[in-house]
Amino acid sequence: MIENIVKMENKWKKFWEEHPEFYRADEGEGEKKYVLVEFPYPSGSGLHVGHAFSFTGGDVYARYQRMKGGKVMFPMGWDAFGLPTENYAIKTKRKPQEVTKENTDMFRKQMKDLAFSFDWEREIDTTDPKYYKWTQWIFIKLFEKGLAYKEEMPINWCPSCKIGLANEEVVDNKCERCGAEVSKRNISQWVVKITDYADKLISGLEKTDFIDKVKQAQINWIGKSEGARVKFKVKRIDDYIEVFTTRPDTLFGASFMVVAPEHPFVGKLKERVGQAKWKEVEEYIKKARSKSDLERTDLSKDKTGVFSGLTAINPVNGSEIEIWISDFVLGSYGTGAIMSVPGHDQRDWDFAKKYGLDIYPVIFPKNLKEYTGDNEDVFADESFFYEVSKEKPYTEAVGVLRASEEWNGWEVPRDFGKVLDWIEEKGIGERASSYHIRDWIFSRQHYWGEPIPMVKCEKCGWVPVKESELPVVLPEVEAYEPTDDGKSPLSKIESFVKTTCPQCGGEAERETDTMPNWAGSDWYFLRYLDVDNDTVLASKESMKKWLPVDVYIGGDEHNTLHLLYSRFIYQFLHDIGAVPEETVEPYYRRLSHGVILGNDNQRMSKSKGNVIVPEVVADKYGVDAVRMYLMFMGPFDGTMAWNEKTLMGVKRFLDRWDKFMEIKQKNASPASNYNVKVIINKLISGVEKDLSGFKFNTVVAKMMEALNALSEEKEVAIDELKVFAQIMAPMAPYRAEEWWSRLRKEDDSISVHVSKWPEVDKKYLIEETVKLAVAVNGKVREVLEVDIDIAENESEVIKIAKMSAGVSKWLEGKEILKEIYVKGRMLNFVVRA
Ligand code: ANZ
Ligand code: ZN
Repeated sequence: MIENIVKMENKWKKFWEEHPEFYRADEGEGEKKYVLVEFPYPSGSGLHVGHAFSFTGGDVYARYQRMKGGKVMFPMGWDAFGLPTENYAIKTKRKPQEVTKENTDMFRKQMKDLAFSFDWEREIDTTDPKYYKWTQWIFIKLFEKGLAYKEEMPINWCPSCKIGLANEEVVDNKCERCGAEVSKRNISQWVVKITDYADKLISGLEKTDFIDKVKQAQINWIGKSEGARVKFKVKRIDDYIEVFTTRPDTLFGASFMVVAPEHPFVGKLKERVGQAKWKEVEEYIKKARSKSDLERTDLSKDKTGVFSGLTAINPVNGSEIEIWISDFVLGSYGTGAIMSVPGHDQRDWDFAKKYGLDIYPVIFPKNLKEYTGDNEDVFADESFFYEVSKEKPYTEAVGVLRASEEWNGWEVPRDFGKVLDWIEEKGIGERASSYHIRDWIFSRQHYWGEPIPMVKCEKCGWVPVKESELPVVLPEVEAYEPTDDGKSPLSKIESFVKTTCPQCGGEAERETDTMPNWAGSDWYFLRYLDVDNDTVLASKESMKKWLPVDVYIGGDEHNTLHLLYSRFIYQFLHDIGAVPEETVEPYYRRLSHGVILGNDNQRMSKSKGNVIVPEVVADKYGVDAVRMYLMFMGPFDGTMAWNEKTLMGVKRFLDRWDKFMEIKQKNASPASNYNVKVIINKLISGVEKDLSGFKFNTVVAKMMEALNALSEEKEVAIDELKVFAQIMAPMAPYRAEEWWSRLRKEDDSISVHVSKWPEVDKKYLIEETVKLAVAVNGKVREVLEVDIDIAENESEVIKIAKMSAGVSKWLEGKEILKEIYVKGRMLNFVVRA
């Protein structure tokens, strides 16, 4: 038995520490496996159980692949820029650099305690200037390719703290620090054109093996809509309004237009309409300004609007329609203007009803009767449908076109392409797509982030810092609060701000905004491959060797933004030739790990007092038990509640295993017996299958099963005990190492973790079983599980059945008259009653 677990763990921790080659990524010949777990933000409260869960999954897989002979890359680092550290620094008047160092030291120690087999020689830290030099380099490349630009954008502004707030700091539209109502404030910000990659980000998914849920999340986030742009002439004025529509088939049904309050058309109204009208419009836009996009597009909210005073001409039939202004149309989507078809769109319908505008249905359901729900045969009388349209819009894009002149009788979706062709031929519009994804606001008015490496020169405009001058190091400041004009505290440091223009050498000023949190995590998986490189972000050779990431494990919450931003940056780097030509997508597989709730089934939180600290439970039960419990809790992607009783059960299993190993070692048999071979080979093969499919919970179940079965066997050979230790190694690395050291022979590996994974001997593999019902005089007394081959053999089946406990007592002393065997299903003994 292992007497003192803590002592044993410490012994092996030290041993592994002395042998970094065990987990070094570039050793060995085998097939490469790049196993990536999302690197954590090193917060002051230490590693939480969610981290431990995700990392254990990755670690078990990495250890298994390593033992299988794979060349495994399993690195770790710190995504260390971020607000909590900055806020903590503000509160405690300490340097974020110092705080970060403390936190990463704590995280590293906790990870080592939990026996994660990271290759620590590849550790990275996004706040290290040597690292963020390349984050800045990427930004400069984006700028050079026209993918980064400055634009006035609203930020969250707390009028009481007088600072700009990140979205995370705004809760229910209130400032998280002081509770004041947050408003918007326009400031000039860097924006990155991710929209240029929208199509590629969708099509690239085909090159990945993400599960559908993740692919769908990415696709939905990008939100591509296909349709047309159509131009409407403004009546009596030399101007057009272009709309984006996904339903050009409804063009004849457009009965008014709506433009967003931000639309340039609205700005020009002042000179085009009377003063009274303009006043009315102006008042409306003022009110609209305070609403968020979400509120504006909320279907359930009452729609408001104002007539602009002008009309437009519908290009398909020349009819004159009113132009309205309403905030339910967003300035930032499509063209910021729509044609309204109240007969077929709910929002348009609501709006038309409210303001008494016309409703013209033009798409008729094929089965009119079914749709209108009328019992009479009204199909012949289409005028009935006009009545129905006054009650509700018909929003399905399926049906026959009516009241549409040349298009009458066309059907959608069948003739949708014909509609688009018609529009293009007549020159009134063209095929077009629109994306819900917006360009990426890349500026933060905070201190603790990568300085954006740009310089503003009066003469030359925005100029990037020379590559040879990178990194632009974040200077130390006195105070970390953003300033009261919304700028980052860097703006107060004259020595930082004042510089010379990289282009003309004249006086110039540095950008004082820093990058968003996402910037450092966009490309970190590349840096691991070549951590010390000072001339490129990572060498081509190293990337060719390791990319793509074979498995990327992370949280559901990162299936959209982080995954999208990093795929975007990778695709961009691919376009500029900075990453290998042959790898077009960075991640091959993506797994999202599940969520662990407190023992009360609630999200863990300090206030609820249900937080589990991995260190604390590991001290109590040992690291192996905690790791194994985490893997045993449920499916890797499931939502599970913490249950200490189950943890205790896992701990008891490990203790039983210890005891078993001890007893069997003492009485080890020189040769292996058949049954033991069968059990062991079943274990190896089952565990292999589960581990390659990330089914960790069933792996644990299989170990428990094998222990039970083997405990019944009198004799087990040393070789088989060694195999059992190897099978346990990925999940219970400490105990497995201990037992390996006690069992290993001279020429065995010095560590179980670099030993070769045992091979399955197929001869002992009973592949498939069938369930046989055994009855006596028609009454089922036992269900036997037998090998499929044995089930073929009647006499063998009868022999086994007679010996089974459930049946034998019913046969005792009875004369068997007949044995009826239905192959593979049922055996019936007919006995004299
Ligand atoms: C006419 C029409 C008729 C429309 C119909 C829909 C149904 P998605 O699918 O989200 O891309 N739209 C376009 N730009 C808009 C904006 N800036 N703000 C609010 N709504 C806008 O939606 C595309 C549809 O949303 C477009 O197609 C347009 O209304 C509206 F029976 O045009 B549709
Ligand atoms: Zn200049």
